[in-house]
Amino acid sequence: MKCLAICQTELMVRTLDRILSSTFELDFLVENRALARRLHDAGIRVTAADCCRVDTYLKADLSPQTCVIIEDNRRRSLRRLVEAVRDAGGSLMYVLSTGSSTRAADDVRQRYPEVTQFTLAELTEPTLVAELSRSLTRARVQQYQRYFEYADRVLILLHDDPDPDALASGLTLRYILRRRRATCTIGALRPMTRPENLRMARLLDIPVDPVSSADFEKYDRIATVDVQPHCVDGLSRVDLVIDHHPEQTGYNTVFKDIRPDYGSTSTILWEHMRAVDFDVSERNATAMLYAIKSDTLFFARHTNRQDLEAFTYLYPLADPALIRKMEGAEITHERLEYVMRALAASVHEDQVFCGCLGEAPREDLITYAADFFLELEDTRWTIIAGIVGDRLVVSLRNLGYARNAGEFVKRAFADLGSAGGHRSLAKAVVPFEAFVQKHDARTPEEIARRLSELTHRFLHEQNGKAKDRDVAVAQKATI
Ligand SMILES: [Mn+2]
Repeated sequence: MKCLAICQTELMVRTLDRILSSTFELDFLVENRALARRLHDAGIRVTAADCCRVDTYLKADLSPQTCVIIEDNRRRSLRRLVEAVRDAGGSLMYVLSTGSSTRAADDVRQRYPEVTQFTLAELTEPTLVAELSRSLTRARVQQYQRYFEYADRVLILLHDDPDPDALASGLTLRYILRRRRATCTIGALRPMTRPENLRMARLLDIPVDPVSSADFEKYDRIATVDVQPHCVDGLSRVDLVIDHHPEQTGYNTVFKDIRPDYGSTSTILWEHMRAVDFDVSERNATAMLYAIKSDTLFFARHTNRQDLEAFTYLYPLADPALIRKMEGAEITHERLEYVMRALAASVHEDQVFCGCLGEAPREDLITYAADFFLELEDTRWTIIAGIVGDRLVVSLRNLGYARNAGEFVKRAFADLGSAGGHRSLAKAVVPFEAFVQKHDARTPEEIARRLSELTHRFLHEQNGKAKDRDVAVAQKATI
């Protein structure tokens, strides 16, 4: 494809020549004869001519398929130049503004909408900003690498019932710290329960050791990933925190990298890894890719550009067969049983599905049911409750952000127990008897009805449009 660049400066000619000459049949037009000679001697295809004359372009053999790039450095009359190109039959025109003002280019664009306009600053910005922030990340990572370097025993603590993001983050941080299992424990206070997560840990060989608060003093350095220490009993001081949940207070740490706008902690750790030029192994890539996919529900919730970039980068490096194996069959007999119990005691009204599955052996059956019913036709909010031991656990999901899920559970349940979450998912855990006393609801049917009333009241409040803040998870587990 032919490309004609009309330039005023040597810098622009040499830059475009480097970028485009391997892809396009590229010719330059300049006005200054001395410049043309110099560039010609350097092997560049350049002609000196009056750039505002139509016959200049006729001689240059311009066709409607030629890309014409026009450097606008405000020295020439841009409009006359564009008109000459048009009159000679040019139609693919790109004005590249190099100065601080784009007034002349804006004026041309208004008159000739077929002209595409961009600035040098726009073109350079993404790369430059990415590179500079990468340097910042690199400095930060090198600092904590040094700080952890001479420790005999290191603990990377995950949240209770670790999920794929926690597992992948633990694995990746251990690699960044240049450690193996012998000198660096990946641990959690409460073990994994979900079958998919257990499968992931087994297939990618990420053993999670059980630890207790009493063990903390045995470690020289402690890091938490995908969780902040305020959730952990007996842990008020750590050395490193990497997390994507809203930032909390109530603990001390030497280093931290908390980015609540990220869809997963794995994305943050992927940036750390890239900043220090570590190779991404197939195992790491598979773990992180699965973590991003799972934490963002395959980009259906809380995702940013970095998550997508990480996904794009990791995708060709990961093992897709292994990911399919990890995902496995989601539906088990046990889960189906509890979904049916929730359906039996449910109220579905105005796109809100409330259900109570009664007593359950584990919390994950409740969150599973909440996810499950979000797939139901004509449903935008799901609120599922269940009784685990002496506590009522309420799990909430929504599609669409008209109101904040975290705000709702906080308002409805914070006086009885712990409650919090994000816009689209939240959880509350309260003593069952306290709930019964306050709400006069004990059977699953009564509880579902009560939850439905509370939700509709919240959704129909007058100030419903007010911008709700994300509410911190008072007690984080897998929400
Ligand atoms: Mn996460």
